[in-house]
Order: sequence, then structure tokens, then C-alpha cells
Amino acid sequence: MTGLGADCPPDLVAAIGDARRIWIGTHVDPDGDAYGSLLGLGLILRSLGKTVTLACQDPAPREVDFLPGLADVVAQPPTDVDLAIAVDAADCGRLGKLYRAEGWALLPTVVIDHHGSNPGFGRWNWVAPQAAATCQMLTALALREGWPIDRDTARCLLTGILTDTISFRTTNTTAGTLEAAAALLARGADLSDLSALIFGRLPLPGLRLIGRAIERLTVEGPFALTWLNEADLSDLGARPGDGKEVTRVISMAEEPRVVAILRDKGGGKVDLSLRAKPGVDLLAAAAALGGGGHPQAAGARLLCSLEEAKTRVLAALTAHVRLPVDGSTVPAADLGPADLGPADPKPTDLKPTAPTGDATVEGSA
Ligand SMILES: [Mn+2]
Repeated sequence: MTGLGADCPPDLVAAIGDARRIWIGTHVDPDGDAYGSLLGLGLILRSLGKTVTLACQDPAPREVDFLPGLADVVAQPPTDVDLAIAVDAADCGRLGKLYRAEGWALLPTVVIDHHGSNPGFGRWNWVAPQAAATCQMLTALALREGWPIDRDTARCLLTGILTDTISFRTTNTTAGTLEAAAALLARGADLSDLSALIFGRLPLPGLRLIGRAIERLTVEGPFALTWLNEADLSDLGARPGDGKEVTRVISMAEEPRVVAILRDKGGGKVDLSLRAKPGVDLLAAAAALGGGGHPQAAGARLLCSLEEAKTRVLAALTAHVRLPVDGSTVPAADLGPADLGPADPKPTDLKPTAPTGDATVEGSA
């Protein structure tokens, strides 16, 4: 194995070893890594003889609704424990209702996370931004410590790695990520079954929402734009979360350098998701619209009508997006559609952080 796991503070491991009653919590609006970490570490610590409560403010997302032990997860953890552990949560606010001053602040606390922005909000902290997933960290730690990883544990941990790396496709997928995954396969995790469950299922309303978004796609030079509204959701019988895949599928369009997906929430609120090809930086355009995110995945909430939002988004993209042309960049406003730079087929780490929260992967890089 590469070195990950070796950098886990010994005091942190000792704190876990000494505790008998533990609660483990993860972040609000959870993803596969959140629940994979929660359930996987829970199984490990129970097999070590500890009394463990698993907590999350929100239920598991649909794509990981098959994980073992979901029914055990509670929304409010007990206070009479020896230790609280937060996994995959970038700050205490991400714990949502699990973070209560009289709870978290008064308990001995451990933080295990891979978000570089994590301030280390526990008494003992292991933050490893080089890890592609918190589940990768937990796998490395369990292997180093000789903690048991049975088949269910391996499935939980591999699920977190698969979801955070979008099946080993993100730029932060390393040899260490694959080594952790290999160790989990060797312990009974089923890669093809898990992949089919996580990435190969979409309820029909979600599929039909993608169809509507594709039909409405309009192209303006290097930019493509589409939209959905609340009526689409109700027409198609879609449930919250069914539209998650829309952004990912639309962003596969090869010719546009930037795609914009507008979701008209009604009442003059429009959520915007922006996705860009490698080499294109969306941040200035997102900032001009009052939003933010990452260079290639950004978003904003616009307080206006859908029609006005379309106009504002195209204006902001035209004014603020610089497109790569022959190694240099020029403002999009100076380019006609014939002047698009070469397509870069490299997969990119699309880590959406849009305030819209519609993305397929977790919210902070
Ligand atoms: Mn994660």
C-alpha cells in the first residue's frame, strides 16, 4: 500500500481504541462517501466490540439505498458516549443537527475527512486532502491497524470510493485509491454489482427529465443552455433527487465549452448549474451572477424570471468566460462559434459545488 493511513495521528487511533460507546456522524445532504464511511466504520467498530450509534440528519441518497444497515441510522445521536466521530464532514456546520454545542463541543471528538478546507474541528483530526474519498482513508487505516473488514464493510467502503471518484474517473484517483479498492475487492466487495447499483439505475421520471432537458437544449456559440421547471417534475411524477443526473448527462455534450442548466423553482427563484470543459474557468461568470463553485463546476441562485435568467446567464458567460484558443485564452465575446478551441477529451474532476445542490457528487471539493 502507498502511505495513506500512516499519516493518521496515533492519538486519534488510541482515542478510538480506548472508547467503548461511540457515535459516528456524517454530513447533511449526504452522498455515497458519507454513508459508505458511516456504515463501513460502524461495522468495523462493532466488530471490535464497541457500542456504536450511527447518525445522519438526512436519509441516504437513492443511488446507495441498497447499503447494509441503513435502517440503523438515527437522526439524533445520544449524548452519553465516550467519543463522537465525524466522517466526510468538511466542517461542523456540515453535521447539521448532529452538531449541538452541548453535544459535539463537550465530547471527545474525532474528525476523519478528505476535504482540504476542513479546519480540523475535532479534538483529534485526520484530514487527508490527497485521498479521493473518506472511504479510501478508512480502508487504509483499517488495513494498517489490522481492523476486520468483512464483506459488508468492504461493500460500504468501496461504494464511497466509487461514488466520490465517479467510478475512478476523477483527477484525484491515484494508485492509492486503486490499492484501497483492490483490498476491498479481495475482501468480497463486488465491483460490477456495486457499479450497476450505483450508476446503472435511474427511475423513469428521472430519465424523462433528462429527455426534456435535451429537447430544450439551445446553443449560442460556445454555450449551451437548457431548463426545467416545477411543472416538469409534477408532470413526470418525479421525486426530489430524480433530476440529479440531468446536469451530468447534459454536460457530456461535446461541442459546447460551457453548459448551463436552469431550474425554475417558481416564485422568481431560478437555480443555475454551470459545467465547463477543461481549460475553461467559470468562476468569474458565476461570481457575476452572485454564485460560486469550482472552475469547471459552478452555480448560482438567480432571483428573477426564467426568461430574464436565460438572458443574464448568457450575458455573464459572454462577458466573463475566457476560452482557450491555440494555447492562449480570449474572452468568449471575441469568439464566433467557428473559433472554438480544440476539444479536450481528458476526464475531469467535476466536483459540483453549486449552491443548487443538484450535482451528482459531493458539494465541497
Ligand atoms: Mn467524500
